[in-house]
Formats: sequence, C-alpha cells, structure tokens
Amino acid sequence: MKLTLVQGDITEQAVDAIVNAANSSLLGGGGVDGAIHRKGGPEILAECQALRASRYGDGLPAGEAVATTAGRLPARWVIHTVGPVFSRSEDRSHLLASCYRESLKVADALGAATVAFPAVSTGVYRWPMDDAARISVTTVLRSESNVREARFVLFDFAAYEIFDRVL
Ligand code: AR6
Repeated sequence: MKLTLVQGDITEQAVDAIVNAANSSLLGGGGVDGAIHRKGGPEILAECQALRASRYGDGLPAGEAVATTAGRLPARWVIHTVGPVFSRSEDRSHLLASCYRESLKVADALGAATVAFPAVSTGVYRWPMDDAARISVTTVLRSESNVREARFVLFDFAAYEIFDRVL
C-alpha cells in the first residue's frame, strides 16, 4: 500500500472513499463531519439515519466503521468511523488504531482502491496531533489490505508537518 500525505480539505479528494471522523449518533456534527454532510448533501444523512434504524440502534461504537454513499462529493463512498475522545487518565489508543483498521476493512469490502483519511480524533476530541500521527501512520502501514493508496489529508500545514515527520 502506498501512503501519501496532502494538506487540504478531505471533501475535495477524488478518491474511491473518504473517511469521516463521525460521532456515535452518525447524525452529523462539526469539523470534518459537518463539512462532509454540508457538501455531500442530504442523501448521506438519510443513509446514516437508515443505519441507525437498522444495524446501529444504540449508535456506532468508538473504533468501528460503516459506509454510506457520498452524495454530491467527488468520492464514491464515505466510511464513517468514530474516534475516541482523548483522555489523560485512560489509554484509548487501541480505539484510535481500530478506526483505521476497521475503515480499511470496510474499504476492502467495498472494493475501494484509494482511501483518504482525516486525522481522526485530533479536533473536537482533542487527541494530541503527534501521538495521533504516530498511531494512525503505524496502524495503516501494518494493515493487511487491498487498498492501493491510503492518503492522509491534513487540514493545516502544522498537522501536515507532524505527519510528514512521523512518516
Ligand atoms: N478536511 C480535512 N481535515 C479536516 C477538515 C476537512 N474539511 N475539517 C477539519 N479537519 P474533527 P474529531 C481536521 O473535530 O476530533 C464532530 O463534531 C481538524 O483540523 O472533525 O474526531 C463529530 O460529529 C482535525 O485535525 O473530528 C464528532 O462529534 C481533524 O480533522 C467530533 O467532531 C479531526 O477533527 C469528532 O471529533
């Protein structure tokens, strides 16, 4: 698998699947999640509501991933994953690693060859960027997957530089 880094907006990526840093409700929020629903249109939310009504009555647990189509976005699919909220008293790294592993499994099931990831949990969920970069890069590099390109899309240059150093 080729791992690439770009600075930019994940909603503009022309890849097979983009990953959403969602919350358990799957019903939208701020950050990446807000941008995806805003630009992708109501079709994505309707599919998320259907997932809540069928498979995920209690919400999507942290560390898991599920796909919808991507509405008006250039990508074909959105893979929604729920990162853990950062905690100083409890090590939740396994849940952050799981977001990347499970998203790649969903990508494989869809037949997606190119997948773009945001830095899950590093915004509203407050995970320190350098630690998140280390966990996400090592997890993706160690994953068995048919995905040809995993692209990390970092919103600002400071995050890009941290991922670049870790890589
Ligand atoms: N493209 C790429 N990266 C972005 C974009 C974008 N368009 N917008 C923000 N980022 P966050 P979380 C970066 O908060 O921490 C939502 O309300 C941002 O700078 O989107 O996992 C959900 O509904 C940061 O580095 O996700 C949940 O409630 C990273 O993406 C909660 O936030 C992740 O920030 C999830 O929090």
